[in-house]
Amino acid sequence: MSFYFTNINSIVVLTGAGISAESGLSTFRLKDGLWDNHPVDEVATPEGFQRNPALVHEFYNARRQQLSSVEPNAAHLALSAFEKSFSGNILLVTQNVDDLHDRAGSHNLVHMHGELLKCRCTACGTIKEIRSDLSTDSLCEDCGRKGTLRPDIVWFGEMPMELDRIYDALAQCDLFVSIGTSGNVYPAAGFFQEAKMAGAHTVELNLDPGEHASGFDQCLYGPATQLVPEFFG
Ligand code: BV8
Repeated sequence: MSFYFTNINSIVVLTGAGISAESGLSTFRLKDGLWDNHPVDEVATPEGFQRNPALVHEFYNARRQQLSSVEPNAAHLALSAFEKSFSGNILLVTQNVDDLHDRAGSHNLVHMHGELLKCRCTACGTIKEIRSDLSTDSLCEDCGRKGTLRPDIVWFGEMPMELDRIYDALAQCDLFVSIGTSGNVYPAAGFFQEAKMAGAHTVELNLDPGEHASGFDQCLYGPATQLVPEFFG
């Protein structure tokens, strides 16, 4: 059943780990989730990085390496095709740090939790694309310091990226679609309420109900590679 986009001029789509699951990337909270193998506070907080940067680099190096062996799936591609055909405004906000939306061709895209393929120098602030492993010996080519590079990822307790742009879009949207996210992590988990306050129709597309399923106007459950092409097709 595809959605009828008549009278829809502005859309915000929020994606989470579930949209990349069928490409072969682990989600976080399911039984084989990433966090199970790595305590969050050890690998996804600034304190954890301070305590053991080598462990954090190892965690992100493994995930970065995995990117070269996975491809965007039908859900990523359906969103990219829709963006090209839709005459109104659409903003795709992803919590994911993988590059599958980018490789699928989405352009109006915000990586609110950062990107695996970027690193940041904690000394000079330079942000660079990377495809190789980071280590505590990595050299910042801009300031020449060693051991100052970190993944350009938003850890727990850090400010997500481009929140002003996201909240502006939520305040004007008439359709909000949440795809493949459990709704555990804030402020992303509260975006559907911002959209609701703006009068938007809110939809959850997920494998199973997220934390805030009862707050959505419409919920469809199943794999993203089926739901997303159907909904945006
Ligand atoms: C911040 C990068 C200050 C790392 C990540 C209230 C307001 C503001 C903050 C908080 C608050 N309450 C608590 C906080 C603090 C904290 C927080 O939310 N804690 C939680 C645990 C309670 N938030 C923060 O620290 C954030 N920063 O608050 O700054 C501030 C204050 C006010 C206003 C603004 C800012 C920063 C959080 C970012 C942390 N970094 N990622 C990395 O990726 O390595 S979070 C990480 O976990 C992901 O990015 C993602 O966001 C989250 C995982 O969630 P999901 O994507 O939903 O994945 P999950 O596995 O949980 O679920 C998968 C879903 O997919 C499931 O529902 C499943 O059913 C579905 N699925 C599976 N397969 C499929 C599928 N669906 C469809 N098809 C399939 N095949």
